[in-house]
Amino acid sequence: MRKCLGCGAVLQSEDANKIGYTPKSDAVICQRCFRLTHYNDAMVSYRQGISADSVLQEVNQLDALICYVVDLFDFEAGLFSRIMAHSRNKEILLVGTKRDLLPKSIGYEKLSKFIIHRCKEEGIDLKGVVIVEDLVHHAYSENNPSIDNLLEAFAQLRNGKDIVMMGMANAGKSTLVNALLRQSKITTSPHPGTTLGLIEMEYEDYKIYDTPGLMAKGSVLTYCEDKDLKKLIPLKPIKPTVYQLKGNQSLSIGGYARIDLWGCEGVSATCYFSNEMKLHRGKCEKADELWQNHLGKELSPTISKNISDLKKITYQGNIDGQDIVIFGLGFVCIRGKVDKVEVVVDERVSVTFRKAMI
Ligand SMILES: Nc1nc2c(ncn2[C@@H]2O[C@H](COP(=O)(O)OP(=O)(O)OP(=O)(O)O)[C@@H](O)[C@H]2O)c(=O)[nH]1
Ligand SMILES: [Mg+2]
Repeated sequence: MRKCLGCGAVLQSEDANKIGYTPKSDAVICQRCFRLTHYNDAMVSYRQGISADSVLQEVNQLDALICYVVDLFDFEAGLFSRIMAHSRNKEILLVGTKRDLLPKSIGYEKLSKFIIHRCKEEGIDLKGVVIVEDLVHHAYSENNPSIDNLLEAFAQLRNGKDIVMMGMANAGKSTLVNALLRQSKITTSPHPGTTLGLIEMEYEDYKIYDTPGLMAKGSVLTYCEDKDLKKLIPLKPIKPTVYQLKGNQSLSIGGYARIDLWGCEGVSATCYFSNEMKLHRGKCEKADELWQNHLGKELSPTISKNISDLKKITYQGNIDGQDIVIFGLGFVCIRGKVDKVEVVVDERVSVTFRKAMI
């Protein structure tokens, strides 16, 4: 049984439509990895195809410290995953990635405090937290001391065990393993579901395993069309959009979500979404009608076919200094007084309110 060095799928030459296919008998990577690396063409999407159970079962058999990789921009979707539930009572080192997408003004200390606090709130006990700096432009340790910090954390925490990278699809696990090993053998791509099997790598006297990422049930990324992934997943630092709001104001994020803020007094709403995402501001009173008439047209992209696919979440607590987080999409930080917040999203998508990250 030979495995593809790029994605970990078992290589086969029988079925071109199944994972691990290569027409060549001596190939070391599958056709999909070849195409992803050379043409950024994912051919087929495996977003829905990876069984969480089989990944977790395989990881269970390893004697390894779990290095839980979370995309800092999509932190909540990463946190509320089945892996986290599975990993309770296990030793976890949390690694925050894609730091460069967030504003530079939020320092290391503040970010790590935020992570520890948020995990504590969810009953997740961490052995440590490491935030890695931009791995796309600074993949090697001369330019990226955070890679050395992570290796140091491994040395302190692993107690003779191996290391296994786990996390949601697209969190940046494979990019991280490549950076740690100063190589680019493992296939990485902006398509969630790139790694398809367990990949074992030797590092000094221990092993580092890469695993297929899982899809968050409540995330827009799980349900969106492939062509819209480019708009949804930020690749460049996010330029926040700030709105000063008075009265009843509604913000639409493409056709994915709508946030109605009723009774705003001196409110600023700072929106952190991919720079490609179209934001629309209007009046709450007209928002339902706008969505009835324009969902899927001016209000796009979307994952909802009809208005009846949407749910409305109401929040009447104190929203001052809180983020409204929409899984897989981004978040809005509210400062000021708002009487009532209503969030309209597809019924499959999760929304959470948290103390502001930034
Ligand atoms: N901006 C930015 N992008 C990153 C960083 N690290 C990884 N990425 C990008 O995130 C995307 C996903 O990276 P991968 O390493 O393939 O993610 P993964 O967790 O292995 O994904 P799966 O194999 O699908 O589970 C790629 O487009 C990477 O270039 C980072 O530090 N900053
Ligand atoms: Mg991967």
